[in-house]
Amino acid sequence: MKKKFKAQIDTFMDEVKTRSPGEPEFHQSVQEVAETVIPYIDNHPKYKNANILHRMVEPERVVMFRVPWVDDNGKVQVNRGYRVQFNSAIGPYKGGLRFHPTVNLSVLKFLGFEQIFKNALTTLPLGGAKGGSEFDPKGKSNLEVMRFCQSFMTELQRHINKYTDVPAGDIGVGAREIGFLFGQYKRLQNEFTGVLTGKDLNWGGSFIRPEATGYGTVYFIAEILDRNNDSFEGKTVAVSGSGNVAQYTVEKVLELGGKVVSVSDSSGCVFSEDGLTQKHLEFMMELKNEKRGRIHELADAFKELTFNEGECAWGLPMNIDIAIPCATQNEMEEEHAQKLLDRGVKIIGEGANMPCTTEAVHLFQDNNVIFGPGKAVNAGGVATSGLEMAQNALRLSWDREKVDSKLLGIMKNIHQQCVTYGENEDGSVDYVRGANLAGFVKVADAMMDQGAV
Ligand code: NDP
Ligand code: 2IT
Repeated sequence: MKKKFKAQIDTFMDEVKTRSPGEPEFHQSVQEVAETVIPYIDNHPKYKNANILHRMVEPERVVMFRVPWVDDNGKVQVNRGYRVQFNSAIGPYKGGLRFHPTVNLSVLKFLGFEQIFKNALTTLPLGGAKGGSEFDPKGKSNLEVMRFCQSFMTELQRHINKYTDVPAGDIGVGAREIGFLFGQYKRLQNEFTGVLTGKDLNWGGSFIRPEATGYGTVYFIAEILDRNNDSFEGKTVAVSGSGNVAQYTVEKVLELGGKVVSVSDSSGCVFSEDGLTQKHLEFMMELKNEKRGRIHELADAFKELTFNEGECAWGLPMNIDIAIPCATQNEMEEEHAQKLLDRGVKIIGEGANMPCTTEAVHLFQDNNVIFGPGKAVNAGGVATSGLEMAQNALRLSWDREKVDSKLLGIMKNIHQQCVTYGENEDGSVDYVRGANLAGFVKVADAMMDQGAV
């Protein structure tokens, strides 16, 4: 951060923290944007006069509600539901729902804030939102998850529709949950519309949506490599997580000739010195998506794999070219970043949302490691949600190849926007600045056009 702007950024952040106390994840995501956008605004006073950044950090609307449901023992449980409708300047609110015990207002505000810029980068007309609950689907029966989803949607349906707000999945919300949520929306509203994305192919979903975040992440990193006259072929890649994003990241890296040496969940990390194969990946997908088991079962099933309990993917005993964190926020701390630097890492691509702490990001940037922020790298998921909405509106469905090639085109375009706004004098690219400025300009200009909104 340039010294000249430090005082201005600190003052801005003090205001944000005073207005929204006790929301550390939200503050972290705003800080990152403020560090790049405030110097830009200084050069473009029209945004300052319109007080755009102050308006952007204030959600347009936050809905919080009680979610009562009955467990398998007949006991009434209660959770809290949220929808943060952050910004609708360029399109209807759009963003996932997260069901995880760590969900709170701070986490959903950070995710909703990131989503504004990410969605702007997709080139599609999508506003920014996020929602969810601290409900934990882990260890719950299918019927308990269904009852929870039905209760959650019984309230949420008052606040969403295909023109206003279109939720999707995120951590803990996959195909099963989207099915239960959609069924309840349809029942209550008596209409079959594209109010959610991530739907099954049989009832309005899009080809490639399940794969899109992981594939898009790898397409983006492939663009970075291509700009450096390089490719995934022969690269050693560390991946964290074993959910939706991690699974299709691994699949695409393998397809492009890379070697994936790790996957993980919150219990530990599975390590493969020779690299995971298609056989391992298929087993992991079945384990995580159908059986809903723990990651050690992958290593239990294949003697060539090792399970390191309580360990993350960032301390592996080998050189790593590319690290792709695909689990959750702040999973990669400064000490992990240092370990990766010691192992020769050259590129970090955030498959998850804000998986690297501020300190880790600064360490990478100070050591010339190319750092791709989540709002650019993982935008393929929401972009393909936008393509699902387009197909729903047209009442038709595109084939797999068509959606995949549109996704690839969108990821190339996002990479180019980052270069346009983030290229340094020496030809290197600051992808954080690039992504923030490209997203900011699009949303800010729309807000200016629309008056004091
Ligand atoms: P899933 O629920 O499918 O998988 C989440 C994975 O992350 C699991 O391996 C889970 O392990 C791990 N994880 C979750 N929370 C924690 C935690 N607190 N500590 C350690 N590990 C954790 O989610 P997704 O794959 O969909 O999402 C992963 C990330 O990608 C999130 O940051 C999400 O916001 C982001 N993302 C998702 C998109 C999508 O389309 N799904 C689009 C863009 C970004 P365990 O099972 O043990 O909890
Ligand atoms: O973080 C994200 O971009 C998502 N969870 C996907 C959102 C969406 O609406 O597809």
